[in-house]
Amino acid sequence: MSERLPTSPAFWRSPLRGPRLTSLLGVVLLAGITVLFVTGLVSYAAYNPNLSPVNDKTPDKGLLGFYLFAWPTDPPWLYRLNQGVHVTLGVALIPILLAKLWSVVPKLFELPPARSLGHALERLSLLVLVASALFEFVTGVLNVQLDYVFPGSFYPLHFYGAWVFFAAFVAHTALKTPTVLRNIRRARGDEKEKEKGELVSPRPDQPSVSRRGALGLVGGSSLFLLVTTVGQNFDGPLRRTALLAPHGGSDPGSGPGGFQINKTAAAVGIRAGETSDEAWRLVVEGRHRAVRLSRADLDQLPLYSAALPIACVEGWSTGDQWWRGVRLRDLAELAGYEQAPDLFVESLQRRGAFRRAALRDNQVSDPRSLLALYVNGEPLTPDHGYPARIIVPAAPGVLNTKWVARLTFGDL
Ligand SMILES: Nc1nc2c(c(=O)[nH]1)N[C@H]1C(S)=C(S)[C@@H](COP(=O)(O)O)O[C@H]1N2
Ligand SMILES: [Mo]
Repeated sequence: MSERLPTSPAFWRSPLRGPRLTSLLGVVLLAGITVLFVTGLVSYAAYNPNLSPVNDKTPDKGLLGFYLFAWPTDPPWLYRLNQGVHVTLGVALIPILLAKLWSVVPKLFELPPARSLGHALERLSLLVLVASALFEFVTGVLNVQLDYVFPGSFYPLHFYGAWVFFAAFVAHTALKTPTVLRNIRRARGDEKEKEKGELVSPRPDQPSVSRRGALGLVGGSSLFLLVTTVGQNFDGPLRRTALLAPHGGSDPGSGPGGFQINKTAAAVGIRAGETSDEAWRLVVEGRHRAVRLSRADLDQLPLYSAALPIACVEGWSTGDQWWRGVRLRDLAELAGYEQAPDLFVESLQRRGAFRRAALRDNQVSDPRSLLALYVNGEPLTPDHGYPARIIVPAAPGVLNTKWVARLTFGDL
């Protein structure tokens, strides 16, 4: 067979390829991707997707939603940690994934395409595995970097993709575990012996980098991505180390409102006229009762403080901010409920995503859940949701609706 065709093993000349390298990268991915899968499912559960159609962007999830549960409000940093790990680890695993795919690329061209039915099925499952892995990483990175290029459809794409990927991943792991164990044991035994087996080039080039050097390069790239991403979860100077993290919207500046802004008031078409104290009214509605409150009316109600972070699905979060406002459960009482029910929140915002959200009764009854009027001792800035915004402990940022116009209490 011609050595000039990729279907010939002799076409592949890198002396780095071999079962040891592939097995080692495989073990790292096995651990890392398992964490990505679990934190991903947890992140989805955090939206309380079973609560209301406005939270759920994934119709017909059916059985795949079997594990969903009422998202807790404690500890308050729960979503911040979960999503920070999901996004930071996902970014840091990119070089490992690419190195792993590079290490096995000769097998993609192997002939004959199938030696048996079993072999055909294995190769097919590998195609699904590789395609869905690339799909998950690409959609994840695009969502974080490009600010929802697929509006509304990111959740179903990433969610279904994750399940397809995980099924192929489990099959692949089960099939390959014996090989991996053998290779790693052998690698430990006779480091010096010449490597044999699949993936080893039959006519290798002179090495231009040692295997250890190559692993260092991959590990180093991964570490570089890690340290230039993780800073977006911290305040102060650490945040400026997040060179690769998009800082969506404008520079939040300094002062009480000087923490990251997801969408500015201008970006979503909130006009200063409609948030003025003369114009703005909050409608609080229950089963039998509806009240309209001005900001001055709200200021007359008992106000409480809570130190809570904002943690976005995109993997950035702020440290604790001091919010001050009216307890959601007090507003539920105003609407005629002794026991806090679920809550449907609507913003002044007329277009775009995230202007409506549903909260579960356990979130509404938590004494730290506020309709915030102040942050860090000053009235909310326009970009953080003036005149009033929701803030709930441990909830994903997207449930913390800004520029609130209407609260409807009741079972959802
Ligand atoms: N009305 C409205 N509320 C919103 C959003 C929005 O676009 N519109 N973005 C949400 C998202 S995704 C996040 S992460 C938080 C960010 O709050 P911040 O901009 O004050 O940091 O606001 C949430 N509330
Ligand atoms: Mo967000």
